[in-house]
Amino acid sequence: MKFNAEKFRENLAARLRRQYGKDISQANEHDLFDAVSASVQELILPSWMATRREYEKKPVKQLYYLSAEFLMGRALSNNLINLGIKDEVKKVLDEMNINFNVIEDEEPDAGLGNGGLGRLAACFLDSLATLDYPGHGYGIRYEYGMFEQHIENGYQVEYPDNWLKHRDPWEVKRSDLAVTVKFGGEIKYGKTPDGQDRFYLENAEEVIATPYDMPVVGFDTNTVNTLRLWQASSPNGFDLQLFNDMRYNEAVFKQNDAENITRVLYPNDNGPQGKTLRLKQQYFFCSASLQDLVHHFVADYGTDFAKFPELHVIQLNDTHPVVAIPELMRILMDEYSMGWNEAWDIVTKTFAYTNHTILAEALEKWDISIFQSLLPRIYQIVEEINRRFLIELRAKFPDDYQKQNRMSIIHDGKVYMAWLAIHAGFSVNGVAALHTELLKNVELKDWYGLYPQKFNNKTNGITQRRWLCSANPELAKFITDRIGHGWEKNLSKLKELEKFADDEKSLDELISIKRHNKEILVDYLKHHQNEFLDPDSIFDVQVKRLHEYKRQLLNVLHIMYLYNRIIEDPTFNPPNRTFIFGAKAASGYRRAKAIIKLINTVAERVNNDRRVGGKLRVVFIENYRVSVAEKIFPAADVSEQISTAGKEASGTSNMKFMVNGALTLGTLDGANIEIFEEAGKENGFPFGLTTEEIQKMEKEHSYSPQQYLERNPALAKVVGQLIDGTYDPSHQIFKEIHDSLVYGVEGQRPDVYYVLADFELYCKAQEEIAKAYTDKKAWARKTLINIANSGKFSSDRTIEDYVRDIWHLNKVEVADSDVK
Ligand code: 26Q
Repeated sequence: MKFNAEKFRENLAARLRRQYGKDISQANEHDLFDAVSASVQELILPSWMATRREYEKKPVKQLYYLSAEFLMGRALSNNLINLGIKDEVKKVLDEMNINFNVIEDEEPDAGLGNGGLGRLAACFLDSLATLDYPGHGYGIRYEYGMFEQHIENGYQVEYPDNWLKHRDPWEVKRSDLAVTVKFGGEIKYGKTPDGQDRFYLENAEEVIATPYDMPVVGFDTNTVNTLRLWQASSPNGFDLQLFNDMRYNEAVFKQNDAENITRVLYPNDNGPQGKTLRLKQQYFFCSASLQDLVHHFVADYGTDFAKFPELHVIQLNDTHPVVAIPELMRILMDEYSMGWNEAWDIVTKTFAYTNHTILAEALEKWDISIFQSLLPRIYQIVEEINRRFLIELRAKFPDDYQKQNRMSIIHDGKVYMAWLAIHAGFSVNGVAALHTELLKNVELKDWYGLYPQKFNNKTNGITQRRWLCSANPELAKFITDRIGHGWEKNLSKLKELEKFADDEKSLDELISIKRHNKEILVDYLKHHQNEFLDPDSIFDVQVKRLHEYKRQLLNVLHIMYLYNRIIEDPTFNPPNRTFIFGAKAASGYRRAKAIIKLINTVAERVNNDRRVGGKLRVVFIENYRVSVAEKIFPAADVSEQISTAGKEASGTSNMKFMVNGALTLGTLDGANIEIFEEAGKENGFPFGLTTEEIQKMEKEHSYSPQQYLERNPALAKVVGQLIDGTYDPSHQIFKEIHDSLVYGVEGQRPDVYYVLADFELYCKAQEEIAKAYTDKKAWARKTLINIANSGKFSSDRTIEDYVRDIWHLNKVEVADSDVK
């Protein structure tokens, strides 16, 4: 983009006057952030409008990515980089005595997601725009995003994330496009004014859905796509009659009820909880999005819906938006009088479904009672879909009643959302090679048998614009200095770096870049947590949601073991290590919260024991989120990816670490397998039981944690220390963790996630790391080879795979718009 510094400066000053009645010297940091962002937004608008015009005039097939979560993080720096004007804007601000880094830190994260699935959606939007594909996001404008985590006395305490406290400079409210979404009511059948027989709802609760659009700016292109987020409100405002009667609470009751739908993001990652409000959120944004699409279609093409699947493809981000399927059936039949078969034909050509998890407890199912009372007409449609499906199923497997029951979309009093998605969608994909194989052969075996042609793999990826260009500018420069530009849009070009693997100067520079990034993180932790870290120690990092299957517990047990060794043997002299954690636990997940307390308790002990010297430090980074992640990945030496084999669908932090030159300490799980394949096993630290070994033990019920405790006294010691008073004089706090490993609690098997079984192999791998790190050059060489082979893990590659196999989109180039 052509950038006019003079105009930008004037615009900024004028805006401060207009909006705040201040000049630059009077403006505070937040005013400045807001005014700068608004000025940048203004630069984006012409291309945004031009992009929309281009898509409309063609017309072209467009992708709609339906997701309950978009974990966008901050937009300012990213937008400037994608516009290609970051240095210029920084310069203008410098001249005005405004420190860019300070105002950048004023932007709250758009934390509208839990973790991997939400951040993946954000990376996909970036890649779609960058690659000139017409692809947009539809989601929910949560008033409160992912909670803010404080650590108090070692415990996680949650505070509301009021990210909209100030206005959001990136969003554009589109009141003109508001629609109505209906809940509850009774199903009626009758004549419309023009004499058609149709189903309709009577006495339904009506909620207004208002869209807020955010621009999604592509890198080095004029394409600006749209993320459209829906907000709920009441059509009636408040009840003035009740207000006049001084019944204030009742007066605003309806209004609050409606607004509550988009009030807050559910903070559960990989484990639903079957609450009515959550289903309300899902239907709310799916219904609004489909109404939006259909209204647009009808305005442009009339009611010849046969063209609909040629112009729309809808990707369902896990089962959360699957209710969109019966909603499109409803719209076509009840609002446009289409017959069942015709509507079904359109629906089954439109939807594709991505599965993000193998954990059985995370497969979404809704009690019929909840589903039917909230969405009576939608339930009726699901019943009819299922009735017709069961006829086909009986014809195919006439004697297998168990299979018929298992696969029924409605059974055991519940609606199975994944089953609905697989039956009605034309594509089902997993998010890493191993994950897709497990879906085909284990979790969704019945379905793979029925619809083998629908199944395909799409290994996840991450956008290098945010995770390299923006997060690690020094490494980005290192790369460009050696192989030139081009890798920003084609990450496989990084392969050319390999020829510097034995170049001393390059390795030295890589070491000093890592060192500097570690200093930046050290500085952050000094200011935000009063923690003082040693940048010469190994930064061994595990940042991700806290979940038992991700096995942060394995990491802590190893730290407890190292601590014991250091105390017991003063001659034990490993390289200095800093173990860094960042993790939020779902608010209701007791055991996950106990693990956070354990990490902090061990940290407190280890960090304050003089005998440890500098050998060991443990740090828990509070309130881990996208903007903090951007400081962590560039500073990491070791990437902890230690989930129980077969449990992590893909993982994406593993990829962010890799492009930033951390070495993977990982199990053969999810995308780790593909990372080791690309980088070479010798350039990482694979360890642990394989999926097959675990499956075998599971099948034969042959796993006995006791055996591992007996064989390994050092392990028995740390497990015992959970309850012997070493860390907790009450002996109570970590008892549940202890018992879950050793005996099994609440009817569970002991050590469900094979922590004790993998402990020894993990310790061995950690010893290898300690050894490898003593040779700085050899370590840097591995680092460089990892970076050089990280090309596969760009979300650009993932998007091209989706386009080729599922979406079938064409690129649309947007010409330079005249207005600047
Ligand atoms: C469902 C119902 C009710 C409330 C919450 C939920 C819910 C919300 C979020 C269920 C699951 C999630 C998130 C899942 C998730 O992030 N999965 C991760 O997806 C990544 C992207 O594909 C993978 O890399 C990770 O392996 C996978 O764990």
